[in-house]
Amino acid sequence: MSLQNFLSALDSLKSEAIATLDSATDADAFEAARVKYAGQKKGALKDVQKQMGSVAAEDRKSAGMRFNEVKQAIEAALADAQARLTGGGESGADPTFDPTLPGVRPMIGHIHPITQTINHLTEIMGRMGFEAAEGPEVEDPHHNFVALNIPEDHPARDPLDNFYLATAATGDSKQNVEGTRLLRSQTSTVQIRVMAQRQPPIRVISLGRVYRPDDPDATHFPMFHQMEGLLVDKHVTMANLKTVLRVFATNYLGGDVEIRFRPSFFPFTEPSVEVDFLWDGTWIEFGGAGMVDPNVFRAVGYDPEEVSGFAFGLGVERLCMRRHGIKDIRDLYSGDMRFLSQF
Ligand code: FA5
Repeated sequence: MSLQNFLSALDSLKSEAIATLDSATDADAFEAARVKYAGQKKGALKDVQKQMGSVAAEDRKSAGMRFNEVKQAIEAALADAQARLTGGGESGADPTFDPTLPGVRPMIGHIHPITQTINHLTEIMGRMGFEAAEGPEVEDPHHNFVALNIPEDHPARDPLDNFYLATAATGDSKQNVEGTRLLRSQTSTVQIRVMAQRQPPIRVISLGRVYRPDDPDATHFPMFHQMEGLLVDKHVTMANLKTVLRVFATNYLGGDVEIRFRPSFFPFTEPSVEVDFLWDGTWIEFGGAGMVDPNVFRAVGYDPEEVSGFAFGLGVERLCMRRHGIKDIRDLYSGDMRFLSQF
């Protein structure tokens, strides 16, 4: 066969195959065209390839090159037709893509266990008539110490036990310079802010972050949360305080929780107690409490002869840990999804 005839046979095969594949409208037509032009045994391409042997030896190289071009063009037309007929659309689209399958569910987050705990505690205390109040995390010494009856030489004010802000962290003697600010070390600050603005009767809780330079261990973290409680009215007694804390503890931790009140000291309550719960045979402190000290009432302009009240401050992390059986507070702040996704 002359080179001329071989090339023209190739050209007509190419245009015929491409036209047929372009006009194939279903899988059967596609398959018939595939077998006709690219079938391994009797396909038209195979036939033409066989005829290459009868082309003169010196023309065989050009014949082979053109044959390869035509073969590639037909293979591309086959891929296009297949993609089009299986819904893949444009050339190069993934023929295994099935747009009728349901979409992949996106990973959605959920509320952090501490925020869940805060919501739960707020709900329990709300049922006892306590409304939620808020205060700033950056505080001044008046609200964090002075109005809470914590004198200037008290160890709780030591710079080593607090996060004074850089502008004021110039050492012990300058703790009280005008403009000193610190990250609050307790939510008791909110007691002062609420009483300074309102008159009794008062029944509030305040849940939020507090900061202390404590070394992290299984039950301590430098940033943690407290739930402050304050009730001020006439004739409030320690019995009212104990009842509220017991009702709270049984609601949150279960009817079988054992709690105890241990005599203690806080400058802003008198008398004062620490509140402990029993956990796996060990007493764990979950907060401090007591009757509001008369000096605190005087600092906010209340008459301690007229009103009385109680206050408490509970560690939110420890409550959450006891309820969910978490053994190490650091897990709550590790950001480890294997832990967090269990809540
Ligand atoms: C106070 O902070 C007082 N303001 C509580 C109070 C309020 C007493 C009102 C009287 C009246 P205390 O320093 O003991 O008290 O802290 C209270 C609770 O916070 C602790 O019992 C503990 O549960 C939690 N807590 C304290 N330090 C940490 C810490 N580093 N990490 C996690 N929880 C802590």
